[in-house]
Amino acid sequence: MDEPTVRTGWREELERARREALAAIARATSTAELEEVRVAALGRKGAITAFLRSLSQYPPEERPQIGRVANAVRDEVEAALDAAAERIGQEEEARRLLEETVDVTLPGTPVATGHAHPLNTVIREIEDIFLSMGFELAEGPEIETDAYNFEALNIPKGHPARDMQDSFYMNEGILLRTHTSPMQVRFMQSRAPDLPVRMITVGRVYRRDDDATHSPMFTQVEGLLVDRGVHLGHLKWTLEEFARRVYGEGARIRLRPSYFPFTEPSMEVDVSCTICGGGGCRTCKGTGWLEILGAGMVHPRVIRNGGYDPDEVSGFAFGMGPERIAMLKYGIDDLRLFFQNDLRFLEQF
Ligand code: 2NL
Repeated sequence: MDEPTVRTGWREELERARREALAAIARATSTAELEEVRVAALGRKGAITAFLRSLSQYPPEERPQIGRVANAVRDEVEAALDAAAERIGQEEEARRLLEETVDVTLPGTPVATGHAHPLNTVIREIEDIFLSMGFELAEGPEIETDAYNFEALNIPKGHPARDMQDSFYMNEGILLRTHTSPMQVRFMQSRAPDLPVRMITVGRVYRRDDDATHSPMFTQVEGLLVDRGVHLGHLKWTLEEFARRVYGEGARIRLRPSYFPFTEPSMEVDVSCTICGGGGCRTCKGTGWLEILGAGMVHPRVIRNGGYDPDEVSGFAFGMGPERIAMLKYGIDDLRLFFQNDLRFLEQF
């Protein structure tokens, strides 16, 4: 063993390890680099650790002094590492905050949101107008009995609407309602003898038809008012007001004689063309008028079926197809588009 050389060089050896460690700590710019320095000096195989382990190589009487100096070096390097860790940690955080700065003035990422179906937009608009006039909204079953769908509405046996060709029958005497009118009869029966009856009903109805202007399922909005002394003038004002609210103050209506089994007299209602204002254009086929409603005074038999005495009270009723109103409003030329749920169509509204 060559102990004397080791023994005499310990101060220089420790001083070199100390200087190297402190210089490396001063150079370190990241937590990772600092950790490498710590391992090289104080790790299991580090220079200072190795020196402390080798103390047994020195004579017993010198060990306390060498040990004190070596411990002081280790404490100094540890303190320097702690101070550097603090400094580097702050620098890294400052860098991170700078890099992660959020520019709140940048445009946000667009979020795709849904919106109302054009048919529902129109239905809500129609509902709101009549609700504001004091009508109540009522809904009822889509599967109806022959008695409510036809009999109560004065639609006689042998009428074409009652044919298997025109209506969807579930069973003998049970069918998908072909109009919402049965709901209005049910409503009258639930209210009789209270007056007035003012209600609108909205719902799906079903008929055996399928082309660009007919769908086997479509929507109907119907209104009914029953009270003492109700006459055609009340109906006319109500529909004029409706047309003004939907199409603007300039809208006019005209009534043309027609026929429905459940009203007498019956009429079709036109509104002045919403595109040309009445002068004549492609939408109104040159007539200046658009047909939007059917209406009439409730047939005395239907008043009676609703639980009221037609000698005491009278009423008016009207019906319309919101799909048709929406087609005119948005310039849609095929009724089936409302029910195909094609996003290329729906996203245009
Ligand atoms: C149309 C025509 C109409 C009615 C519906 C009705 C209901 C009862 C009594 C009498 Cl309970 N009438 N509803 C009256 C006339 C016309 O609808 O073109 N619908 C799309």
